[in-house]
Amino acid sequence: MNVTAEELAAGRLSPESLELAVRLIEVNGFVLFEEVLPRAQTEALYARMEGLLQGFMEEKGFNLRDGFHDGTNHIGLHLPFEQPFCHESLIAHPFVTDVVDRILGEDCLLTYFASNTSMPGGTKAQHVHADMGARFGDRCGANLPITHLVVNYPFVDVTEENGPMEAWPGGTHLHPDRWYGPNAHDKSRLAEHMLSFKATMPAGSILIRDDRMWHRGTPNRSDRPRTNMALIYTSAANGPGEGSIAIPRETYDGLSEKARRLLRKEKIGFPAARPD
Ligand SMILES: O=C(O)CCC(=O)C(=O)O
Repeated sequence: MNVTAEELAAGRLSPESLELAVRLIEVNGFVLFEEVLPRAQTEALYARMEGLLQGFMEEKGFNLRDGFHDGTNHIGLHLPFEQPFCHESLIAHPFVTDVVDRILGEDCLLTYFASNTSMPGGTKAQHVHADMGARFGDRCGANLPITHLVVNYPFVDVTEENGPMEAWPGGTHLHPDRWYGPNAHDKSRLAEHMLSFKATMPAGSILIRDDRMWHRGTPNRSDRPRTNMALIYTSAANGPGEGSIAIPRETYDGLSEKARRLLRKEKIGFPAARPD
């Protein structure tokens, strides 16, 4: 979706754009706002992320040539709740919060603070999957309301070459509940015969997606990590009793009212966790 220069300057979507974004997620499973964050910010995020990824690879004994995680060379890394990651423009960007509030309710929560990286050298794509499991498995043939929205901010330009996420929009998020359970049809087999797109986009774009929309990570054929931030917003009724994001008290107290409200169930008063 095109964001206008006026919306970028105001830092807020117009009522018409907000309506369109909400409808696109409802009907198509996702919306993409291109190139919203400034380059200087994504470059600083990328530099910090490269350091974290290097440390993680060393700790795990992973190397790119031998490959890891089933040859996908994909890393899902929880992030420490500290700068530059816990910046207001990432955790409570008004483009995002206006959309998530409309879809999940104004009392929704931010419950996941992590990143997804396709490291160079991968030889295989991930299995096609939804991020959500079934709530009632084979016993439920109805489509249930949305409970989680994933928000991705790429820290680098995502191209055909460097391992874009591939997605199957247009209805895969609207299947009956049992389609997300262990006995569901094999998504990878079906997906071969379905239309998909590679989510290429400039650094600093914002991708908001229903977590049920089918997708997968693809191999990175460049020589640099394709990395992004992955946040999950959850409706209050479906949030955890006690969250898992460790947030130092002074960091929490320095956040905006909106960000504090989003994070109110998390582990406030704990030192920022090591990336894992
Ligand atoms: O490549 C991506 O960003 C998507 C990764 C993904 O879907 C996963 O790790 O579950």
